[in-house]
Amino acid sequence: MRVSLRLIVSLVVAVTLVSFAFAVYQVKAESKSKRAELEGRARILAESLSEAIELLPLTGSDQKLHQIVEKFGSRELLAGIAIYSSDGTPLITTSDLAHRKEALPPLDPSVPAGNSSGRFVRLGETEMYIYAVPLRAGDHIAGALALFHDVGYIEANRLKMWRDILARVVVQMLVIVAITLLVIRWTMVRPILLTAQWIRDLRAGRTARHGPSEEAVLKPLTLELTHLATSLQQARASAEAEARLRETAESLWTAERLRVFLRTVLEGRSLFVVSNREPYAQYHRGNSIETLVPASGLVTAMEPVLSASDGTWIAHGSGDADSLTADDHGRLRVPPDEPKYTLRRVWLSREEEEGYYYGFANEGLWPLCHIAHTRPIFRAEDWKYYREVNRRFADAVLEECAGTENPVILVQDYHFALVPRLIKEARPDARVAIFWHIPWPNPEAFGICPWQQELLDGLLGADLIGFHIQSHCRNFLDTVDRALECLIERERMTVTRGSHPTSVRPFPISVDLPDTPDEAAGRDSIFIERAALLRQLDTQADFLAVGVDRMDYTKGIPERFKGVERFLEQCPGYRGRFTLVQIAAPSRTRIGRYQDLATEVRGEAERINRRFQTRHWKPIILLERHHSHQEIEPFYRASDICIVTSLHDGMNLVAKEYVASRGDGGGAVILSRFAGASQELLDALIVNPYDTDQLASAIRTALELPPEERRERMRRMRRTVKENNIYRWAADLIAAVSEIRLETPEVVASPGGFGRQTSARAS
Ligand code: ADQ
Repeated sequence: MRVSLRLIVSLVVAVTLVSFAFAVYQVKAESKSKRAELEGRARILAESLSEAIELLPLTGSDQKLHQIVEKFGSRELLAGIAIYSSDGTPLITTSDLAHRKEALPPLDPSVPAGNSSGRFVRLGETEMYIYAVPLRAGDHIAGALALFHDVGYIEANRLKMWRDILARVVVQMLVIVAITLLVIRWTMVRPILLTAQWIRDLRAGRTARHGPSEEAVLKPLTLELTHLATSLQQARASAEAEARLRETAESLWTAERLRVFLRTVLEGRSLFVVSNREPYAQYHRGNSIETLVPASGLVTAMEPVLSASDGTWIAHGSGDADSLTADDHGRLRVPPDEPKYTLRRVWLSREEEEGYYYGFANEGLWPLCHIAHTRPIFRAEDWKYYREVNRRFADAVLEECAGTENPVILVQDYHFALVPRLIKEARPDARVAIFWHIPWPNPEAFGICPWQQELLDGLLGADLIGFHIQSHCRNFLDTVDRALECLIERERMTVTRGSHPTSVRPFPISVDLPDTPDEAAGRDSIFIERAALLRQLDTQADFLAVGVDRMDYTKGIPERFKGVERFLEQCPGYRGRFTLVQIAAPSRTRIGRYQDLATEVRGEAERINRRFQTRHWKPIILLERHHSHQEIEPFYRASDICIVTSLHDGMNLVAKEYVASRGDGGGAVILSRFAGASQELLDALIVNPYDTDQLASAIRTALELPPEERRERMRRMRRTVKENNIYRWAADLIAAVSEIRLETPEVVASPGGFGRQTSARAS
């Protein structure tokens, strides 16, 4: 049966049953009240008539008595009156009663005894109510008076009520049918038709005229369909991109190509990623739980890698609702909407986080590796926590890969320098790589760390150590050379400590540059976007520059502001016309040095603004909050220049993101020579951020570049980023670690999987 018919029939049956139940009750109550009313009326009439009759002689021949009886007998609803003698013989009856063919019923025997009596009696076809009262003469009973009421009108009323009820039920049914059909049409049929049209458009590859229905009843369905459509669109886009690449004989890396490549290169081995930051963090938002994905290139790169191998990502569970969504082992499947791999969360106490993350990693190692003139702080207590937390993460990795043969483990960043050795000692059959996202300084700089030997030894447990650029690799080899006993082969970029060789290689990290045809973003839309941004910022400017950084002292934000100040001093023609929008995400705010920096940056922006600003214009707009990538994109597209003035930076993804977002071919990059990106983006205007004059003149040069040159520079930079994108980074890194030939001691399976070593064998 069709849904609508089923719904209508159920509603009609339910409503009819309820209506009839109420009707039965109502009719019964009405009949009962009518009878009670009749009884009352009969009693009053009988009593008043008996008083009049008792004054007369009770003989059948009394004229006066006849007249009274006939007069009362013609009253409305009264079928007749009868007067009985004391022995129950009818003396006088009204003519209506006299003409009935049925004999009058005998008098109720209780009446001659002196009682009144009311009873319903059937006289032939007619139901009557007979009310009889005794007639007294002095102190004896002389006879009786009986009033006969025709009860037919009560029955007629009952029938009329049933007819009305029936009519009402029919009307109700018609209304229910009409409303149900309308509701079904508006809440079911129409949304389903809209959703079907949307799916048809998607299937045909047309631009959908509208999205799927928002109707609540279809929500779970549309949610699933939206995921399906996104996957379909992605698959279609990557198939188109692949086809385009084949057509142009290009060999660019895409998420899809990476996925296929991994299946081949991993040969079924499982992949494990270890990082401090998790790819999905969950937080309480009112009564619900919100999932946040950090704006990070690492997630972009690792997501296809882990999805392709159904791997495991081990990370610190930092969200305040993280423990609610994970199981007892801290595991959950992600992405939450379309699970493809496992996230294993490691729980840290506040003291552990303070000591390991804020203390040793960010107050010790971070300033140690960045030559930015902030003195590292080394506390024995922090080092203790760093060691302990590294042990905790290594244990979590070992737990996750127990039972997995030859796992591939990618450790991320300076938070986990000790993890490679800890893993490798327990699992010599594992291939372990660590990627160091920040610079590696020269041996003199690194040598001030009291625990440099332990850190280097921990790192050299890995089979592969990756840095962004060659000079960081060289610095690392030099540092190892100074600090440890080991064999260094510089041509092969290998360090052998004990019998374990470690390759040291550069893997320049990057971003995703979608393979859309250049000029895809129309210039008109950029003008509109820029006007909207200026309105939103409440300023007027002919030229916009953008800076996007975490609020970190290595990013050279005060130096950038000084460059802008000098530029406005030297080029007064740009006053009132040039604005730098600085987006700065608060970072590591529990650390004093970062609080001081934020105060300095705010103070510098205010000082320079006070010096130059007019009523409708400011030279610097400081937006001090985290922005999503979607929020940052319009700033990238609307700016004439992106300024990156890092005092020291492993790579710097902002410069590459800016290039990736300039599909229109416009824009220019000013880039610090101390950022790894300066080795690749050769068409940026390379500056020394400490040289304020040079920075000021680079701003002028960037603004005044001839249009052709500007476009040509951007075209070449886009080419570089496109060819060396984030997928290529991941592919190169995993290919390198997978290809490493392990001199693996033979292992004996331990209860947890693969454990103790016995004798040597090659794999
Ligand atoms: P970071 O020091 O964080 O990374 P960077 O490479 O510039 O520096 O990456 C920052 C990322 O955060 C970019 O994706 C950027 O869009 C985003 N971001 C910056 N400011 C933001 C803001 N205000 N709101 C929201 N997002 C913001 C470390 C090393 C780098 C190295 C990367 C990757 O220090 O040298 O390039 O890792 O390896």
